[in-house]
Amino acid sequence: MRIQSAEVVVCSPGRNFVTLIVTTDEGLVGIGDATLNGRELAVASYLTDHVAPLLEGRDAAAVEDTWQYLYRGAYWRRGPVTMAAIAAVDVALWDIKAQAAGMPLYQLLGGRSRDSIRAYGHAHGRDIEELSDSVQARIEQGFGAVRIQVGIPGNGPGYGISSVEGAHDYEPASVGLRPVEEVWDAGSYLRHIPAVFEEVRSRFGAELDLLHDVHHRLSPIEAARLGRSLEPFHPFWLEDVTVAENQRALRTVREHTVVPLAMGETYNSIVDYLQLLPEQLIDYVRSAVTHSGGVTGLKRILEFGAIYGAKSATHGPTDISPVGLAAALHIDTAHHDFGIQEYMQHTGPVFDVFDVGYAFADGVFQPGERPGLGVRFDREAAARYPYRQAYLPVNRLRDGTLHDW
Ligand code: EZ4
Ligand code: CO
Repeated sequence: MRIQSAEVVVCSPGRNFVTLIVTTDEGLVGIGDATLNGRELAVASYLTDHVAPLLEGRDAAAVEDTWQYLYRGAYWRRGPVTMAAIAAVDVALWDIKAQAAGMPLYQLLGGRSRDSIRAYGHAHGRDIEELSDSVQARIEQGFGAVRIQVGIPGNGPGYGISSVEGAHDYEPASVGLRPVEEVWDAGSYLRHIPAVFEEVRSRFGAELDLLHDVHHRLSPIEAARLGRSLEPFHPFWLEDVTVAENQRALRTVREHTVVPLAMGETYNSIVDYLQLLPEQLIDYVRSAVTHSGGVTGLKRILEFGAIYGAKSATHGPTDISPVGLAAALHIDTAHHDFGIQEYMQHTGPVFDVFDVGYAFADGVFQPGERPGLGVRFDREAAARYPYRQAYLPVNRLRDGTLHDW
């Protein structure tokens, strides 16, 4: 079976997605997700201009060889644009292989290791009251694990809280030619967050798993202090407590706190983990199928992590399409060292374009039994939602210095 064509569609049913459609000479169609929030068109060009012509005529079954061909063959390795492009090709080829076998993808990855996939939802609010309402809403949806983000007094809208007045639902990218600008002050954050955890714990009890994402904003010693101050409320994890490039920072954090740590959503290669995993500096690997070279790339990372006691916790925001989420769910089903799956929940118009075979109920996912990934892409529907320029926010300290977001 040969690849006949590889086409890219960029659409925006509420937010932007980059989808690769690979068609074979036997009429099978596989799809992959190449969405890179705020840089979507760069990946689309990489695929259309430089990858699609190479794929035409190749053996559709040669998944590993195609991965190596695109990774080694480009000479320029790694990086978010390259690895998102490779991911889309890899996932589309796995989709085709599993459809050809007549099996859901997880069967080709080793079959079921568990009955269901536990997920955590997102709760957020401008203050503790609004946050509590949001937590309650997630519990009513069945979630037993919730990420809590809250406005910090004096900081204005910040991470996890919409910058768009009146918009309660948090979407981490805003439509427009430039990013919105937010303000960050670590002192007020560190003073406020322990009280938030204490209040949410006391309102919702000991059994609800609470997660929190720091989004790369603290220095190593600030992160250590945060971890220590939250220990009495036993968080499930703290995510991205420091900038992800400086992996030694987590040594400092580890020396001072037993709070579990998660990192990796901005990484794109197993090479990014060469220090974090062998030194056992994290407990959860947050990489996404879409951003780390597809099923082939992520499986390699997760098996490496498993040696060092790190569990999988695949990134699952709304800026990864249902195709990327479906691929994650097949891995979650088959991978032995599964931790938890993030589920930020796509809404309405997304499902006009993506018909999904997976299902969420009572806090857990099922990957679905359709052959392949189980997601169908409707090109006509996609054409009704053209690309709109949209960017993640930027973050500044009170004096105007650009800070990490
Ligand atoms: O900010 O996906 O854990 N989830 C997150 C996300 C990220 C966005 C970046 O595109 O941190 O909300
Ligand atoms: Co995150």
